[in-house]
Amino acid sequence: ATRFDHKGAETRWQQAWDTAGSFVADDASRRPKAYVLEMFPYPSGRIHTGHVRNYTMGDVIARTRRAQGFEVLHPMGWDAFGMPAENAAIERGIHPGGWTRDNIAAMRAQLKRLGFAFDWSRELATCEPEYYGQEQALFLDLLAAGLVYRKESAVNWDPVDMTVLANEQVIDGRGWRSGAVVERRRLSQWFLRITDFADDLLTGLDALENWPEKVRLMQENWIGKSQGMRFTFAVAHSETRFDVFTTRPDTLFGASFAALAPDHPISQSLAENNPALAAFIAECRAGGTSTADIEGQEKKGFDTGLSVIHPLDPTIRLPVFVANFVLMDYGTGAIFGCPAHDQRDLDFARKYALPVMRVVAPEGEADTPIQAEAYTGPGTLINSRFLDGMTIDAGKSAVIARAEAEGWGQGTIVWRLRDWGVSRQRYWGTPIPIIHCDGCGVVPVPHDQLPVVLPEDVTFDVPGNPLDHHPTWKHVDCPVCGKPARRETDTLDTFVNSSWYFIRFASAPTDQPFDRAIAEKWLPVGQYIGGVEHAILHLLYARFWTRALNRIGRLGVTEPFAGLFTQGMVTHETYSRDQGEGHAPLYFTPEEVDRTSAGATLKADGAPVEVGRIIKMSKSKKNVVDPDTIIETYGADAVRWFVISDSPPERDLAWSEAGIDGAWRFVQRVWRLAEDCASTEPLVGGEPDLKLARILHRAIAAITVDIDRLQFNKAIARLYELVTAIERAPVSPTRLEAIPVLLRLISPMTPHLAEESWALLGQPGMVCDAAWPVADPALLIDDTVTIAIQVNGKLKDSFETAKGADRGALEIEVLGREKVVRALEGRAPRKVIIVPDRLVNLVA
Ligand code: ANZ
Ligand code: ZN
Repeated sequence: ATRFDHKGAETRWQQAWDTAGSFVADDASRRPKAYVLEMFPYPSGRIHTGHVRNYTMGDVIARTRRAQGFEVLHPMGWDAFGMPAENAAIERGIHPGGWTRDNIAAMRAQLKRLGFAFDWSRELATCEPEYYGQEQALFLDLLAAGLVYRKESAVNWDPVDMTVLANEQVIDGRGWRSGAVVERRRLSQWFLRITDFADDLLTGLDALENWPEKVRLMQENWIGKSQGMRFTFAVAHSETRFDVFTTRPDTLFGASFAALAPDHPISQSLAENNPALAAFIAECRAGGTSTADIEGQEKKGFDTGLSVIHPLDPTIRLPVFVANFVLMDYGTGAIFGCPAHDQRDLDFARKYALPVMRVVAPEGEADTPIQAEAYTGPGTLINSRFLDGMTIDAGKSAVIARAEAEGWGQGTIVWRLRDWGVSRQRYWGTPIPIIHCDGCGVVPVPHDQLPVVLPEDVTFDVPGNPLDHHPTWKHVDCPVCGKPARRETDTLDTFVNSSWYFIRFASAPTDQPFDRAIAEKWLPVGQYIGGVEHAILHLLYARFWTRALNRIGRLGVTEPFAGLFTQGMVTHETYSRDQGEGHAPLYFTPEEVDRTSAGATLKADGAPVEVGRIIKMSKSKKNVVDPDTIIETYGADAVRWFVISDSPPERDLAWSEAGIDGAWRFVQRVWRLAEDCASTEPLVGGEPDLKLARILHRAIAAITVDIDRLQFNKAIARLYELVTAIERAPVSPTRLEAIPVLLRLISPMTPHLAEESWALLGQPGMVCDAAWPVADPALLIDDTVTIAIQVNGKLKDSFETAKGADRGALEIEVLGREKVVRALEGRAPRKVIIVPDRLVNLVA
């Protein structure tokens, strides 16, 4: 027996698939279509094990579907715009484009080494004008349809780097690079009208049966539909009124103050004659714009001295504050505070010594005082006059009914979802195809002038957006009046790039974003696979874009992804040494360490290192393994096999040397079987092995279902069983026939091994083109039977046993059974009548 030569086999078969165009999808094919897609990667530099697991799952499905007779679309590309490329440019003086394209080349080579059945002819990178130019065309179509608009909104402004920061670049209220305290600034920005589709995006979730429940729930919460109320407060001794928005009208009798956003017009006008308030408002503007930033801040307020009249009882007055936690962009920019039942309000009330009155009592509890925590759970209304005794929902309806009858407020449906701000003040993104003219205003770039191409000659030596300080790029003539005008220098959020790439994969003509008829042949994606970290934004944005394209008549599909699967992470233990007080521990890679069951030592000095928890692989903790090194040692098939074998695909997978080693040994076992089979003389007239045939056909049936349900680890467990059974079976025609079937079953997981073995056995063509095996129903029938036990013709007991069990064995089994012993009162039967496979009757 020889060892499976993975290096030779891998290059040989990867080339053969390539030459044959095995995985090129044919738009014109008459077969049923299957679109299998994994979330495309950001070209960060190297493929990591998480990618390998994700793409292996997709590959198993794609290859299986192909064998089952589907025309399969299984593409791969690059989500190639984004900040890391610009950071590399700033830190290392490399052009973002060069950095990105080099990374793509390296990662493409890595993916090819893994033998994934991608249709490389459809590869795309979002940073190329062929892609983003078509995106600009779509953007202008949405603009024309009123689904894009411009409005002023708050951004994070770094006053030192003079640049807008994304929320993730604001760390503890400071710019991540400069360390300067971030300011909130208002800038004109482009928005997509996703809120127009809020209802549809929500109700559409119901039909997504092949999505994980948790993802549907996350989307539902993000969209956040709830019953709310808007009402008007009248300021005492004044004509001034303002509206507040609340989701808890039931708690109105627990109100102890009202609060305005610092940017609220009333706050602004009061500040004109009140320098202390003006200073407070300026202070509020410092700090990041994300909800997390705002929630993390200490709650602060400024007492305006005004008070408002309680709408349900004009004798009650509530003080009016300007408060830093009230946002101008949400609701009406003003609230009433109910400290007992809202944590922010409670923190605020404790700070400014405002009353805290409970108005909701949970089951079995009456008016217990509120301590440090607001009560936000269910219960019965108390201290609330006409509402007392009602549930929260009944109370909401009652207050809304009263407000509507009396004309001071009305019920509203409220959505948590905001319109999507897509403007980014950065270079490495899709240029927004707009020209600003002093005379004509905002002018779309005419279609025949697309794409608006990013200039290559940019510098990162001064802070700010390189497009803005490029000497010539932004200066253009207005397409309408011909006078000098300026290009928009903002680029699109990279989430826009990933919101339609799956459509471009399906159809990528040069003169339009996609061909509708061809795209509709493939869409929706049948099975989408990716990380749960994209469960909210990416999926929601892609669902929105698909609907938006549908609304403007470009596409007949509304849901982009019929099936979704979110895989678990790849984890590994960590190795570290403590560096003393005030220092971060020093981490070591698995390769730098010798690991035994007793512990771990550093190869370099032989001294122990600490073995830490099994956590997600990350560069900072150095608990990563490099797929290239592993492929080199164990081969692509062993890697593919291991990443889907050890745990259910939705769970985390703990990487281990032992695991990958086990996968390698399995590859060798299959290879040995193939060699064994190839060297066996054809048997003429040998007896079939029915037992093995049964095992084989059950395996076919079960594995088919397992793959269909994405239960790859189960399929693999059955393949282990099948291989063991074939190994142990005596030589027979059945055994010889079983091996090519085995090869077809393992080919989605270990395609190089399967091809090499297939060729060794002299099977026709390539195994990737062979049909998926179909189980023979006759061999699936249960081979156990239920035997009824009678004593004097009366049923006493029954049991299961193998079909065809002989009389002696049956008699021994029956006479030993407790119920039988009791029925015979300990005596031996006079007579034993046996109907094979059916019945044993004892005559006493
Ligand atoms: C009174 C109240 C009582 C509230 C109570 C909550 C609990 P969600 O669920 O996130 O939509 N709110 C309204 N507008 C706001 C703004 N512009 N900035 C900050 N907070 C604002 O939150 C709705 C609740 O957030 C509203 O309901 C309001 O506080 C507050 F026991 O009104 B509530
Ligand atoms: Zn003009």
